[in-house]
Amino acid sequence: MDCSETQISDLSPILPLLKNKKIENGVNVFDCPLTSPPLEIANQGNEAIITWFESQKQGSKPLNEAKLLILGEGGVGKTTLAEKIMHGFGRPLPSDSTHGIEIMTHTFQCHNEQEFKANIWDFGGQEIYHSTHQFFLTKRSLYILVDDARKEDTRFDYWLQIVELLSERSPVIIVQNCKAGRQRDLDQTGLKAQFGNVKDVFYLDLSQDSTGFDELLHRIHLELQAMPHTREPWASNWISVRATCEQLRQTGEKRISYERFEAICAESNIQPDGVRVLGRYLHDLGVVLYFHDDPLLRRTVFLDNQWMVNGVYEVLDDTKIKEKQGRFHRQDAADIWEKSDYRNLHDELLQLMMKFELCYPIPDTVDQYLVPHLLPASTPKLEWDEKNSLQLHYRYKFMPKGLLSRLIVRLHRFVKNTEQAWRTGVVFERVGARMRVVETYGEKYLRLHCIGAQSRELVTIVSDEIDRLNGSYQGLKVEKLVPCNCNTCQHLTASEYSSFL
Ligand SMILES: Nc1nc2c(ncn2[C@@H]2O[C@H](COP(=O)(O)OP(=O)(O)OP(=O)(O)O)[C@@H](O)[C@H]2O)c(=O)[nH]1
Ligand SMILES: [Mg+2]
Repeated sequence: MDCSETQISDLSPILPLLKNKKIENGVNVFDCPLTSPPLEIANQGNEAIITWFESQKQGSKPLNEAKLLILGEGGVGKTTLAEKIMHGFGRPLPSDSTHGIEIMTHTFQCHNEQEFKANIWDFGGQEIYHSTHQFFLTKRSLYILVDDARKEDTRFDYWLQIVELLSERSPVIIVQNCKAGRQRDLDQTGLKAQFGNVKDVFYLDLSQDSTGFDELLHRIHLELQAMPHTREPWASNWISVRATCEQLRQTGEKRISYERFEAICAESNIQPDGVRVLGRYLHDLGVVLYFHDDPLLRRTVFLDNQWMVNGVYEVLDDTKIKEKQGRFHRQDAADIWEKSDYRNLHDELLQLMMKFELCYPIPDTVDQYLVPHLLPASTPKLEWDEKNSLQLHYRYKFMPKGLLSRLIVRLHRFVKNTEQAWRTGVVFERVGARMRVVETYGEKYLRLHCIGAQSRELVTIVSDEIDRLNGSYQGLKVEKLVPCNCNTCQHLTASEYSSFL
């Protein structure tokens, strides 16, 4: 049933049809202001919708909880802001750059005297984290983009664009941190016209301006409460499972087995079909990590997101693995995790890295892995017959970071030689065809050049995968260009040709 792009917020009228299996292929609720059930439940399918309505019979109330994500370049003042939200203005300025992600909970009184919980995610701003952070840019969260008002650069635009693509119109507040009183004016009207989700721009010196900070905090509280999903009804037994998971996390339990999660749910009278629906819902809300579709990871519910995600970053940040240009043995990763409290979790962490498309097992090796993101920057020498290659170019209006790395992970079965993979390019090989894919981030292009008798097949395989990858960013604007094969164009080199486009 297609309900997409309608004003439907409640699916209860079609519940009898769902129960009688009169609607077979699920309900498309894309772009609906759905609250009964929440969007994440409806997207799980008909059974989950029925389960959710059943659970509501026990009584329900709003959860009053939301995620607050703080993003921006390294050193702009994200942790400064997070700490002030948590502990008030008098807090001394932080001195350490954030490694990975820091998650903390800020509690305040809502307008109706109830308690509201904001889970703050403070993202490390260094370049290495940019592509990974994308996995945590969840929908239905409040975003704060912090910028250093002293710096004239265009990188800030990157954050706006990526949030626009991944957050599905979540509200955004921009904070221009005027360190030492300096200020660069943003074109607010232009910004709001271009990015409809920008709610407000604040200019303040986070180290000194306590009045400005109070105004900002007030606005943050208002925007958090204004998000419709925070008022979605939660069944009271789902709330108690949520609370038990939180208590366990606070007492230092980082993860529990799926069986234990089932037992916790059973104590609250949640039927077995409800357990999986709730597990997936808690994952989609960013409360726990639970990968229902992964045979290894689905055995565990990870209660401490920060701990788990930072386990992944331990490997990405490791000097030895960086020196080895992203190539590592399972034992190298095990040594890192053994040192830092991730004992007995090596398989899961490695699986998580693969799930995030950060690394892949190198075929025909024993336990060797590669993180494409850490590959050498320099292009290897390649013999290539430019003029007789079959070409396909992708031109992006905005290019998310890490596209090529993710493509390499997805198509690693065609990387016959890791010497022919570098930070901005790769050679894929398949019977009778070789393809060079080059990402030019500055020009926003992915260029495919394929040679050999079976080129068409390889181009089809790779372009299908690129299309799927592009499709994971809703609303990404990209053109596919098939270079002209007229006499003039055929005799141009790739760079000559590109200058014509
Ligand atoms: N003078 C001054 N210094 C500030 C201000 N805000 C932050 N700083 C300093 O700038 C440095 C970086 O601030 P952080 O809050 O750690 O920046 P961040 O964005 O969290 O940085 P990463 O975690 O590396 O991405 C720290 O040494 C802070 O003390 C400010 O408003 N004025
Ligand atoms: Mg920080």
